[in-house]
Amino acid sequence: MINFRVDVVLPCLNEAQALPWILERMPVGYRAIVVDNGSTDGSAAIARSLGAQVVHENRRGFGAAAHAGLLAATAPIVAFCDADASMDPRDLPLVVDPISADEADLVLGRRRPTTRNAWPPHARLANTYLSWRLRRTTGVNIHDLGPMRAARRDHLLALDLIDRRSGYPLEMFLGAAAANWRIREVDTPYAPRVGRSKVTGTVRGTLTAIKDMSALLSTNYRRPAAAANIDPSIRNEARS
Ligand SMILES: Nc1nc2c(ncn2[C@@H]2O[C@H](COP(=O)(O)OP(=O)(O)OP(=O)(O)O)[C@@H](O)[C@H]2O)c(=O)[nH]1
Ligand SMILES: [Mg+2]
Repeated sequence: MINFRVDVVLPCLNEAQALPWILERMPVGYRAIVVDNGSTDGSAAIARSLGAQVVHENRRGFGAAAHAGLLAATAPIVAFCDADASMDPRDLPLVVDPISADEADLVLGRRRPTTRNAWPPHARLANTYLSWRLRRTTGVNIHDLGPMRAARRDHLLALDLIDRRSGYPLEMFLGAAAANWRIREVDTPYAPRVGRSKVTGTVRGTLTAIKDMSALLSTNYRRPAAAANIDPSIRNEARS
């Protein structure tokens, strides 16, 4: 049995067109976990035939899919990546390596568009505003709440995330910031997605994302369970 160093969670809702390109680009030692969220285009069968681990999550929502992937993961490090070919799995080491080197506890990929149409203006604007708000409220110097990211599996589980929709990536960031994790941002290329846009590419999707995220930001964010506070001595013991 191969011991994978990194499990890559790929939330997937009808991404049959993008999956072959993505799955052939997994770096060595990285295992793809495709979380099929009720696709009707054969995504699950394609992913399975290309050697990915497939997990089914019936409950709709980006967070439901992402979290099911986290629960299915077994590798010490878990990375997240969209399954729409907007991000290249060959770039995953950019977010994973600082975790492996114990230089950071959460690494976020800051999306750097490769072409002018990679990122719709309304989504970019919403993201710039959100990042500004997050810098002000948490003091963490981030500029994008990007979907490509990595952390240790045990740390992510300790955050005890509850959002199952578009707020999941934000809740992860807020939990990590509240628990004083070392959060690092790295640049990652962002290309136009393959297939039909679902969230930020559509006005409806963007409005849902804004609603989910505003709800998280307006409630006094609860501090995560004590276990999510990383004590360096515990962390080092766990690694030896
Ligand atoms: N929107 C949405 N995406 C899901 C769901 N379940 C899984 N996904 C996947 O989550 C990832 C992110 O969704 P995207 O549709 O790419 O969202 P986005 O990047 O904000 O916007 P677009 O790429 O423009 O659609 C994709 O790989 C989707 O296939 C779900 O219930 N809703
Ligand atoms: Mg996308």
